[in-house]
Amino acid sequence: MTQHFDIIIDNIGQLLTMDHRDGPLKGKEMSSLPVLEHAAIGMRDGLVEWIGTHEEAQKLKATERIDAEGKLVTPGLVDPHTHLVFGGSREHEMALKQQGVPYLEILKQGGGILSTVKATREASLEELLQKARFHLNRMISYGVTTVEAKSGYGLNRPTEMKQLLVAKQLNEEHPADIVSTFLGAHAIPPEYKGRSEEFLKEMLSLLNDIERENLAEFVDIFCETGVFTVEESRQFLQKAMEKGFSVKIHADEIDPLGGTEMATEIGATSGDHLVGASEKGIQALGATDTIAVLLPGTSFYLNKGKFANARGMMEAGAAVALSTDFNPGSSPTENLQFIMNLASLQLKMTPEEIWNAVTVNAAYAINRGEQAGKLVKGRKADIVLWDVPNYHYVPYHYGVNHTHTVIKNGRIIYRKEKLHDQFSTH
Ligand code: IZC
Ligand code: ZN
Repeated sequence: MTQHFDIIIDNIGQLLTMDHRDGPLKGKEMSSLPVLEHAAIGMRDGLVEWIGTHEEAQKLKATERIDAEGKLVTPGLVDPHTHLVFGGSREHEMALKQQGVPYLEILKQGGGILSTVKATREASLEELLQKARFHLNRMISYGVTTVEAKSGYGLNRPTEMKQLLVAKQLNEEHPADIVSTFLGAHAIPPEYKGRSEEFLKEMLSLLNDIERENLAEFVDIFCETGVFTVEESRQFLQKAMEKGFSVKIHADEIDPLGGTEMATEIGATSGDHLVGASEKGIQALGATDTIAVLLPGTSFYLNKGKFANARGMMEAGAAVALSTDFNPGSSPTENLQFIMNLASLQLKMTPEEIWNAVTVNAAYAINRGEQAGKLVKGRKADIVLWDVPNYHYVPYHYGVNHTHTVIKNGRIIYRKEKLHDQFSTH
């Protein structure tokens, strides 16, 4: 039988299929990386249809054939922690940062998250949609095809709902897949100052509508000094779980409060940041299914010289994922490739661990482990052709974009920008 494909990529130097056992990869398992050499991949009707050798591919027919020129092909990357939808920006805080004013102090003075809350409340749905689309398109250009997006810049019913609606609408209209998280418990707004219990109750009262309108799958909370305590966070997330939501937590990002242990105790899908995680918290990650979502871009940008103990977590047997934490305050970047460089330099992760952390484990961190992060027959054809000779190269060569072609659901949605023909090397 001659098969006809929509697209075949042949002449692939290394094809990372990530065809591991089911489930997130824990501890030592993160060192294994399924790689096929001299490979080819065929897609049809949006799905991966065939994987084989370059030679076999020559006998197959396709509407479009892409010569990978011996380069690297991987699954589309998954970014499992972003604050994608927001109004305004915070470049005015740079001078404060340079003067050494800490992130939490800026927040305490009514800036930081609260400055973005003001801008987000003032923005229309259409404005937020346009802005989020701009950032999402940039993520795509860096090879990301599935993204988690949090609310949390409304801190009141109308604006939290507006943010979640933007994410939902964007998911429907844009080729990228968006997984939505309700982060109403991101900070205490001025109108609730000193009344965190009442505020959390108000945020919990949104969950029925959020569930009915299918506006979020996850609930998250910022457990931090001056924001929400471990006990407040535990109770809040437990109530969300009782309502059927999966939960995540911003834990031990700046101060070591013990949010990591709590995340594992309540069965959170992921604990995120974990820079100040205690030894007990690290051991608990290894002993449970809670995925450690590490955000070294934030440690880099907060500039305190402290990064999460990724090696300790993997030695304890934990599943580690990586993410940009894209947000206007502590990590203004859409570039997950730069996060891979930081993971290499600062978290001392190997290339194999890093690729697993931005594909398979990142997908499991947002309940998409069975849909994204792997190239196997029957899955969505979310594929990146990289302009690099091998998989070691991306975590090594930093600060630039290495994507050549990005395919989502079997369709080319991004191709490397070309210089004027006169200078082009292809
Ligand atoms: O806007 O600063 N850490 N939340 C918790 C953030 C960073 C986002 C922000
Ligand atoms: Zn965050």
